[in-house]
Amino acid sequence: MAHAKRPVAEHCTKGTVAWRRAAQPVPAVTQKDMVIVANRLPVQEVDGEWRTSPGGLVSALKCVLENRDLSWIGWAGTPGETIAPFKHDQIHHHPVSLSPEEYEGYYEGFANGTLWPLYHDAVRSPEYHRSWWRPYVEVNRRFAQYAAESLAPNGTVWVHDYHLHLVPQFLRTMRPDAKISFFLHIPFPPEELFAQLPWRREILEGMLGADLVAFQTRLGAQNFSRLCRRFTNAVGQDDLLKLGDRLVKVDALPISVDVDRFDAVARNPEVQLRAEQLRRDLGGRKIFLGVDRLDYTKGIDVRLRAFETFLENNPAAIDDVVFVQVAVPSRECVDDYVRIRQRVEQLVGQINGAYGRAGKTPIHYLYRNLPTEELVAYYLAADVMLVTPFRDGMNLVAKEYVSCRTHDDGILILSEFAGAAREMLDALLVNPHDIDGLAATMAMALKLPSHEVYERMSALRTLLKRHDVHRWAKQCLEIDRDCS
Ligand code: ADQ
Repeated sequence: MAHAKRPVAEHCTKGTVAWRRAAQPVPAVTQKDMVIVANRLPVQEVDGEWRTSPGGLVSALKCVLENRDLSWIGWAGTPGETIAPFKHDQIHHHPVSLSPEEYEGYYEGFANGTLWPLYHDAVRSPEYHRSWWRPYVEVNRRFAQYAAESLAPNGTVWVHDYHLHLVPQFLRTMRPDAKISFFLHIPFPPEELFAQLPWRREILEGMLGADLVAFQTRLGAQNFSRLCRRFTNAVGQDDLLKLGDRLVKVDALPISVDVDRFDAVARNPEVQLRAEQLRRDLGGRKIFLGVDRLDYTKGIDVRLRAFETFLENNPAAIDDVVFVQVAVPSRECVDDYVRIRQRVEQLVGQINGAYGRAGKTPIHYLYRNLPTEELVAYYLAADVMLVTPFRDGMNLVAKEYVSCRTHDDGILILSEFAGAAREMLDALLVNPHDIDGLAATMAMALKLPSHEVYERMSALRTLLKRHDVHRWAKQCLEIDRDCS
């Protein structure tokens, strides 16, 4: 059905009119052996057609989902809209409706105003509002209800992320036969931070409804188990908790990327030609690259200041080096996100104004989504990839860059505070808060002997080939009913 155009980026309620489509007759729900529950559906509507969404969870799961008969429960992206279930790309999609008030309380409020900053080391102050908590509970109950209706007897439900902490417990009550796996994509904070949360016990009990609760890092898993022993009736070890007569497995299962897919795109001659063209367009200079969702946790502003310091220390480098920052629009109506965008754009202007010369712009800044081929062309063109979040659950960009470096060249500078740093020890690890240290590492990266560049990158590629997204998904779905 054709209808009005909508932006590809996340929908906002502020400044736009949320339009309501008449509810369509809901076809009988076909029950599936596997149901995925995530905040967003893996598709978005562009010019009246459903298209697979770019980015994070969807790109990670794409290869895992192919050829599987499953249902996906998620929100379609516009508050106040009701959409009937539909099939796209072999997946049965069950859109969950959110009213504008629920969108503000559950999504903008509790998920992104409370949990997101709290779980990212409180780099912005988390806010605690009862008026956000209530819709969070109600929306979680609704997601669980949809999952309960869509699941075949003894089927598996895979619940994703911090928006849906309470779904496993609701679902356990509605469907005791369900096998439930929960995966948290973002960091799980230490006791002293999580203990601030007024609803800490409820969140932990919600997750404990799963058979398997998995985190990006061992530290996240340990934090969770310790908190459960402190604030709930669960007892046991860091990797296996007992709650009443049920056992809950707790594990660290770092997410990865589809290494073969990125490798194949990187070997595509057209993509390689595009990478060469980008290098020419950028004056044949050495390329530093940053690719991030425009989020205040990603450290883009401090990274730019480190580049400024690098130029201050190496004024002649303007002839030899260029910085490309690609930023995907994100949560564009939330104040903190408006501010970080302004800050980044102001810094780009300031540094280009101070250090640029005719034909030599130090920073090229792109604020948009790129198709995979174009993104890979940038990965191929870049000599040095900078991934410097203040805190990140994993960071797929680091793994995508490595997957694309088919000649075992290129240097990854990686924040110690990204989950990826726990595995990718052959990257140049940095403290993203240390501007001078980061600037010095940028200078060092350009001087690294080629044999060391090769050794580091080939070690990273060997690691990734062993730990790709297929292995991650398989582990997330290995639920041993005998132990629960
Ligand atoms: P994010 O923080 O959203 O997700 P991240 O790991 O940083 O995800 O990956 C971002 C994704 O967006 C990558 O797949 C990248 O290719 C894509 N992307 C970035 N810029 C783009 C652009 N301009 N155009 C198109 N695509 C672009 C959360 C957690 C992470 C965790 C992931 C997965 O915060 O820590 O790694 O989930 O678990």
